[in-house]
Amino acid sequence: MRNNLQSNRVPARLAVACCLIVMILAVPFASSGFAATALSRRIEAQVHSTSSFNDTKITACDIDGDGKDELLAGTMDGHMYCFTAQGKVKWVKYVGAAIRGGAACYDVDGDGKKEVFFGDMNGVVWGLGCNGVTLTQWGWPKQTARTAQYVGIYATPAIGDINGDGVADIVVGCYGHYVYAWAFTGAILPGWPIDTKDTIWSSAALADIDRDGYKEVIVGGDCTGGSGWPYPPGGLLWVFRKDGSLYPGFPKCTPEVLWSSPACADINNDGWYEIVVGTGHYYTATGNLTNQGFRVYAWNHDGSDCRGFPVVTAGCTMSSPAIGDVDRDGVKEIAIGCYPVGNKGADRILLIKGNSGQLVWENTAFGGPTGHRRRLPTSTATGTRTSSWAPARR
Ligand SMILES: [Ca+2]
Ligand SMILES: [Ca+2]
Ligand SMILES: [Ca+2]
Ligand SMILES: [Ca+2]
Repeated sequence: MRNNLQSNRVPARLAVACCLIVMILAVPFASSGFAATALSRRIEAQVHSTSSFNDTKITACDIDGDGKDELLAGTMDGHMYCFTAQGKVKWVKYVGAAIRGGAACYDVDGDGKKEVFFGDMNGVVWGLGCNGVTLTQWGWPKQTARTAQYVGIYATPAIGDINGDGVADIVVGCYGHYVYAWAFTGAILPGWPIDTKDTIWSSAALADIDRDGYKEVIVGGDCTGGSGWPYPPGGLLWVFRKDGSLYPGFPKCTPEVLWSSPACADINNDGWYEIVVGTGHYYTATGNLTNQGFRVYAWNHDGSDCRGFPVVTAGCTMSSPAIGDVDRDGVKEIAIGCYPVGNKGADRILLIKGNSGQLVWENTAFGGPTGHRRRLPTSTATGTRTSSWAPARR
């Protein structure tokens, strides 16, 4: 439940944003190394004068089917930009509220061009064609719930056919406490939305974890607890079936909030998906700081803990896991970042072996072991930044 700290810093943010965009767009075309190209600072497009890419989650996707990726980037002042591969503004859509989640792109109607779905901090979920025009013919945009002062969408929508009718569905959890699932053609699915009784930051994953042919909806959430609510304070990892009913063995209760977005993969080679997620640090805000968010969780499809999990990390894991067989040994690894909160913990990126929970390696972040929220040393001559690498702890 962070406050919005980004509202009054437009000039500095704009400068950062311009540099960021140029760096981002320059990298794919580097021919002689990253540094020389990134430092050229060539401005390829002018964005809106009050735009800030402070919280941008960029999506690279060939939405128009011309063989080249477009880049979709939302701004804190409510613009969704679509840049061409050459860095030109292809279109821009103003939605009236900050865009803090990413855009999901998928060819929902099978015409060879991908549609674009994302949420804003007014709690509105937008559906656009690849040309940036709102898909009003299917009833977009959609308003999600406001509960007390909580409204908005931090998550990136998930797109997939969860009820098996051949029509792609749009799934997103919102800060206003609900998880929604619509057919892209506009209708809310039977059994949805679902009131999770607390805020959701996490982006949903869709995966058929029980192999019945229907994808489940897997998403993290906060849990305040309280009378009449069966779950203790902390976090909840929800798994819902296509009709919105609870999947057996879930939700899983964690002592800290689940701001991380879950990832599903067969991490132990048993033929079933597992669910992997990091946590968060809400109890910092209450003054009840613990290291309970210094965890990476992995559960089997029946809700039991995977062998070796949860893994204890050096810092809080609001980061979302990425899963793949990095070293090609036939077992998937989990990569995730962590960072300190309240002067506890450390900035790290780490790789975890999926079938055992063993740490393969971890590296300190560029800011060094105390980087988060602390001033960086201004000179490497002091010897304080002699290495950005750290040995594995076990
Ligand atoms: Ca394209
Ligand atoms: Ca399409
Ligand atoms: Ca299923
Ligand atoms: Ca498995």
